[in-house]
Amino acid sequence: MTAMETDVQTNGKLVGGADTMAAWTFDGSIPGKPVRVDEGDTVDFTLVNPAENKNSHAMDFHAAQVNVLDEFAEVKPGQSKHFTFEAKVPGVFMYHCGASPMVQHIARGMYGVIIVEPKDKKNYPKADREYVLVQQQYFPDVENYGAMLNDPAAWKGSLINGKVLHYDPVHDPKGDHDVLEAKPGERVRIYFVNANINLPVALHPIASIWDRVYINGNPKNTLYGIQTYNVAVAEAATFDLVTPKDKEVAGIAIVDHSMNAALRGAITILVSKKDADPKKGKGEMIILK
Ligand SMILES: [Cu+2]
Repeated sequence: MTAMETDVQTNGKLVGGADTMAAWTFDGSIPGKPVRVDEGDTVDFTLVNPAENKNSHAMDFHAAQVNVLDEFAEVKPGQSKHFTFEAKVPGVFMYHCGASPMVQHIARGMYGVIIVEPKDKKNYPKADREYVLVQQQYFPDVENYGAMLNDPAAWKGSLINGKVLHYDPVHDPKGDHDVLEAKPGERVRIYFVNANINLPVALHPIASIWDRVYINGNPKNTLYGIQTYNVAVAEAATFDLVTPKDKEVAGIAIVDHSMNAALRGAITILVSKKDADPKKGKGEMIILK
């Protein structure tokens, strides 16, 4: 991956910010590209920090057990860092830049998800569709990282995969929204990462119930029939819901039921219909643009 210091579109204007954020990213997108491996695989990773960048960056994979002073060390502009690790523990994990001040590198967009597919499929039925959702607190003043920590008023919005109300045409009718889709009776799997700086996320599917929640994405930690599950900061979890078999549903709203976050943009609409786009929720389209 390449650390990029570049503007990214956020829809921040909806909540009193600019339309773009002076972001720092992995490979130019928020979140960075999902990394998908099987349990036991060796991840071979290189972080490139181009000479034109002004800041050091670093990579911290939560799925790795390594030396923070070596593999996760800061990489100066013009340098790169290569390391490998074995993905021993299955589940869904955050990755993020760990360069100092870390609060600012995460708040500016340097994070993503690594999915370590479990070997043991007991308690882990095959999903018909899969989506990645990463939530982040949006701070229009990206320079003032002290305020990110200490001033609640600095927090203006909640980004889902890098945008306010990214997949919600109900609350933001003017936006260009690509809603999540599934067919009636399908098992939809959500890989969810809480990339907030300070706040947990109370993830709830309005008009549905989580069929299963896999704590940390590991099927050894399966909960059944859950209305809301709290995801700590820097935690990730996998959520399954099954759409009703006998009817179409115009919108299951996957929300952070902490209303201050929902109304700042943490609402995602899943539509269940017979003619759902067959490509959505598969392959590259586990993250919708
Ligand atoms: Cu960074």
